[in-house]
Amino acid sequence: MTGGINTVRGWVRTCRSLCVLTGAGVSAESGVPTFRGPEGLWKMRDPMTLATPEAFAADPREVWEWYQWRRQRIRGCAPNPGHAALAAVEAAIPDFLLVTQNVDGLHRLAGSRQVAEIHGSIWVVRCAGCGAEREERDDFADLPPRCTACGGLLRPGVVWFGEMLPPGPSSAAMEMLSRCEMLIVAGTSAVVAPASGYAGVAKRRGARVIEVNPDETLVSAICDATFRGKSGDVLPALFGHPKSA
Ligand code: BV8
Ligand code: ZN
Repeated sequence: MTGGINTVRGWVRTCRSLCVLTGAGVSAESGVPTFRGPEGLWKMRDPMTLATPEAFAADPREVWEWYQWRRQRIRGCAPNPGHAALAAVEAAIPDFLLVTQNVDGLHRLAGSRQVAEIHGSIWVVRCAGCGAEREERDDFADLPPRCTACGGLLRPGVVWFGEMLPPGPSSAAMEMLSRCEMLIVAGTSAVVAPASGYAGVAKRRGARVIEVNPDETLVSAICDATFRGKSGDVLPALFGHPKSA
């Protein structure tokens, strides 16, 4: 680990191609429950058992109750200084991509535009019958909701365990990982594949890898610099936007 904050600020200042990978930890300071944190549990059910096609096939109403609960929680959350710093740095770096595992939409709300939502969005619904997809921010009166076109079951526009990632965001991420000079990994435990392998892809290609996470993770060992702090504090400091007084 060679890079202190000033060293990494220098790397950022001269960087022409930056990729950032984020996870639930980046939204923690906004009040969004992390996946593995104690506050992420719903009815004491492990999220991993609900975010699957099998759970939806078995009980679509229960799965929708969980997603409606999460939408209601997230609707009350606002982007934090970590989201804001990432939205701001996007304009300063010619070649930039924010790859997020988060389905909460807070990066876009903060103003980020170069975003690859590799696990989808909780604000999108897709018909399991005809495939029609649209953004829907309001709560559904009746669960599970039905498609107005074909009457099929609507499902959340997220990627469930055992499902492939959406080709567009996934290939954009892989292309960026294969050319970026630097990868910042913020707020992820790096447990869920294929995103858990992204830092290794960038590192093998010679990119500098920086981690922002209060805790050690499965990718800490390959990082050129690690910042054991909250992304709401560290990211503004890294990108030269000191946290507003
Ligand atoms: C796939 C959307 C091909 C849904 C999500 C066995 C071995 C290896 C892999 C597998 C296996 N069995 C199955 C697999 C594949 C599986 C997988 O990886 N499973 C894991 C659990 C072992 N992956 C898949 O199924 C993927 N698809 O592989 O397709 C395929 C197809 C068929 C069969 C085989 C393969 C699809 C994965 C996507 C699933 N969908 N979300 C929804 O949200 O409802 S994943 C979901 O969980 C999130 O999107 C995210 O990716 C993950 C949670 O991880 P994190 O975001 O990192 O959050 P976490 O809570 O874990 O950690 C938070 C971190 O933040 C912590 O480190 C903490 O310290 C830190 N933190 C806290 N506060 C702060 C902070 N950091 C900074 N600041 C703070 N303030
Ligand atoms: Zn339909």
